[in-house]
Amino acid sequence: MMWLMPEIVPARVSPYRSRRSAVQNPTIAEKLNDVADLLELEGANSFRVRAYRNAARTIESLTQSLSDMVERGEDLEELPNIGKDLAEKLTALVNEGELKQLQELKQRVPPGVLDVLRIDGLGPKKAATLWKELGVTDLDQLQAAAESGDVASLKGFGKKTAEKILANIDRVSDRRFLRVDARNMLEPILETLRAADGIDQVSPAGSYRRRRETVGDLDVLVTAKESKVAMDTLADHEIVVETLSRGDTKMRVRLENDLELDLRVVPEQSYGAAMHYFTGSKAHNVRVRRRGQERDLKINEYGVFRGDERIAGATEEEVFEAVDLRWIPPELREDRGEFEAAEAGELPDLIELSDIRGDLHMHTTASDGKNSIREMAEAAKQRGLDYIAITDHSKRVSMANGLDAKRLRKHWKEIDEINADLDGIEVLKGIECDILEDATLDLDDEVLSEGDWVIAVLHYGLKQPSKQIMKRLLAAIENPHVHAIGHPTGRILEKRPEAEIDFGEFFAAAKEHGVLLEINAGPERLDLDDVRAKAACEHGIPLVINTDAHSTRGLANMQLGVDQARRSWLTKSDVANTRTLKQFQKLLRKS
Ligand code: DGT
Ligand code: CA
Ligand code: CA
Repeated sequence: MMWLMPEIVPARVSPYRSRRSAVQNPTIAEKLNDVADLLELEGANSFRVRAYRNAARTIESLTQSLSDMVERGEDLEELPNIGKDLAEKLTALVNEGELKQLQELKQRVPPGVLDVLRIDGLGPKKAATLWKELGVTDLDQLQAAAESGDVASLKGFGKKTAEKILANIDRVSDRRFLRVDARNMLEPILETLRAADGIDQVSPAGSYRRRRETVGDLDVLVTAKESKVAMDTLADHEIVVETLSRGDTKMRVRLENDLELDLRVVPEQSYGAAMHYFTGSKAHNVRVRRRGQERDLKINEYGVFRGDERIAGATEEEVFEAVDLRWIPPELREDRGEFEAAEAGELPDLIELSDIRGDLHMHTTASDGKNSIREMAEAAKQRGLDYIAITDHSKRVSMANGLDAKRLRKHWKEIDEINADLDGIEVLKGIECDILEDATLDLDDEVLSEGDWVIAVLHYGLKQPSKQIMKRLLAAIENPHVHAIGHPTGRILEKRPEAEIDFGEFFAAAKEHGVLLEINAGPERLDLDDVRAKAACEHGIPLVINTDAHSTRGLANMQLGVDQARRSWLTKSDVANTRTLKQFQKLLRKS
């Protein structure tokens, strides 16, 4: 019996890796499942369909990377559920990145049908019926058919099913996108809009401007002499695949990655009011409007009005001033105390990327990173950092070639040598040490005591009962050699829930033992989240923002960590790695 796929993904966290690196097991399994779904939809015989599903399950539970196996020339037919035919297809998939059969199937089936079959309660058989009987080939048509009663009257469906479908369609449209994916789509669009003749001001609004870790959709505001110019410019952009709606001042489009974007063209004198309104959050806006009412003012996206007279609206500052507030940074606009802080003159001076001097979590080729110690150090220096810590995986993470004590000592010796040879950057000897399921650490105290910097993390057994999770975290915190807890909850955004942490207990212990807590800037982690990082800070615990880079390019993720820190109300002095190396080391517990 094979063990379950460990819930580990650190190697995949950086978006910059995915394009170049090998196809990962979950992706392979997903493609196999897609083939099974589409075959079933076409009415293929159930034996064939099952063969693909079984193979997908094999890959999902594989403890090593299938791509690596292919690279090493291992015989895939040794694996359960993989015969000659599948072994060949998988080898081609690893080598070419695509499964030919899947591409062919996709050509025969309208793309929206895959969305339909993914709706909870449907699946391939029902999706096929909906397609053949009612001509339903996408979610909009499904919704219409469910609302009209057509679905309920289909054999094997009924009223309950139709209702469930409607509820679940809503859930699908609740899909959220990683900030990094939103940014990669939005930046080229902003650039094009800014460069276009006839467009004046351009700014993102909505959750993206508030720097939320995920966004539901993008919101962009522009001022322009003619709204047509702005809308045509957007419609023509190569990243835009479809115009969903277009009116006089508002347009909604769908982008390459299915993210949708609202563009609003607003008059110059309303720009600030519109920026404020469409930046949100809704909860924040409600409070601002109420403050307006208390002052006999009406506030909307067009301006601030006393009776019919517009008294403000061209800038956000004016809008805030009208309700006796100073300008509040977008990151804080969640009605989480920003009004009280503004009234008391206590809005935080939020940390900025340029405040960061060190990056204390990154990988090299010693475990699952792409670059050498020297390359990481040089790249960090290029980014203006003064110090870094190299923190490769410990041995438990065998998938990532984690280090045992012997290899770690050799690795650290190498770091010492390279450090001695480098100017302008200091390289600390670190380790990302797993906290095992039984609450012991993956490496013993003796070797840990020889390093400069130990981050303890949970990678496995994240679904353990809260009591055991806490036992593990507290044991790590109490270990005198541990300096920080990395990505504390272990969550993967939109994919994997958090481990169940009792944060009260966790923060109290970290504070008592002088252990720092990480904001991991990996785009899929951003862990601690904004609320917890703020709470940690309020407990007097220094935070450390780290990229967890697995390549030199991954060092760029620091911005995402700083974004999260800003949403957490953190100032420069709340974050340990804004200090000089000497001051930083003074913060660390003595072991
Ligand atoms: P998202 O897209 O789910 O990540 O979150 P937002 O905040 O970007 O929400 P979105 O795109 O629905 O709307 C953008 C902003 O527009 C929102 O933050 C506040 C404002 N807004 C939209 N609809 C309403 C509304 O019904 N009432 C109020 N007060 N504000 C709204
Ligand atoms: Ca939005
Ligand atoms: Ca929107």
